[in-house]
This record gives sequence, structure tokens and C-alpha cells, in this order.
Amino acid sequence: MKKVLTLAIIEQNGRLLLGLKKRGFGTDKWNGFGGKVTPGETIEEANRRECREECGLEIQGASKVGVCEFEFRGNPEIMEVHIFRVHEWSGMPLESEEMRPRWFGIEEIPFAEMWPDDAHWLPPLLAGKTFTGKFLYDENGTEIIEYEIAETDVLP
Ligand code: 6U4
Repeated sequence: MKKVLTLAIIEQNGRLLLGLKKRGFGTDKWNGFGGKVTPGETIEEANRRECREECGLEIQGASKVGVCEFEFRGNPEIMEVHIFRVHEWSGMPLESEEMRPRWFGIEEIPFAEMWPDDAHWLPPLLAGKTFTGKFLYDENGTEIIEYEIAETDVLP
């Protein structure tokens, strides 16, 4: 069982836009913007739609830079998250029902209040790498039990 999702890392002048998730999966964590790919749309379309819905930005330029699979012990569902680096967009970040956006300098990324896996793939992403990763979490989604991450030029 696989669920396909998107996740956008929006950057400008050495700062990242993250959103504090106000409800649903990952509540109270700072995260990129994204969500489930719905039937009939491409992954790229879902990325643009989710950014528009969650923080009000129109994406003009984004490249897929990573694909990570997340699994939680005891749950057969695998989340396949397609990660985009967004370099061109228009609009002003707006708070939505789901997310409170805020800019963070690269040196002040709040890793302690993010999904623990972010500390493994966000630094390589910011260094310009492309990658695939697999993370197995405990039942509560608090600790990573095992993981692998590999640089690759060929993304699924
Ligand atoms: P609904 O139910 O419609 O509000 P939707 O916005 O479609 O949900 P949601 O909120 O479940 O989807 O999406 C979860 C978001 O969290 C996606 O952008 C993927 C991201 N995500 C999931 N696991 C993650 C993880 N381990 N690390 C991470 N982001 C993760 O950084």
C-alpha cells in the first residue's frame, strides 16, 4: 500500500519558508508545504496546488530533488513523498487553515521541531544534491528505527 504525496521546500536569498502545521498529520511541526496527490493530477500539479492552498504562493519554477519513503512500524502503508525545491514563485505567504508560514535563515532551521528525518535530507538538499531515502519510524512516529539515504541523479 503506497500513498503518494508532495513536499515543497521554498527558498529565497538564503532563507526557507516553512509552515507550522496546525492540523492533521504532523501537527505542531514545522514542515514544507504539500499533501496527497489526488486522482487525475500529476505530482507536479499536486505540488503547485498544495503550495497555493497551504501558503497562497503560485509556483513557477520547481525541480524534484528527492523521493523519500516513510513507514511506521505496525502500519503497512508506505508514504512516498516527492520533494521539490522551489526557486521561482509569486505572491505573499499567507496563513491558511492548515499552515502558519514563517521564513527561517539557513542557520536557524528548527530541526528539533521538525520531522526527525528532515535533519538527514534537508542539508544535502540545500547543498544541491538529489537523493532517495527510506525511513522506518517507531509506532508513534517519534524515533527513526532505521534509514538509508542515497544520492542519485535518477529519481522515480
Ligand atoms: P488533508 O487530509 O487533505 O488535510 P493533505 O494536505 O493532502 O491532507 P497531509 O497534510 O497528510 O496531506 O500531508 C502530509 C505532508 O507532510 C506532506 O507534505 C508530506 C509531508 N510529510 C509526510 N511525512 C513526512 C516526513 N516524515 N518528513 C517530512 N515531511 C513529511 O519532512
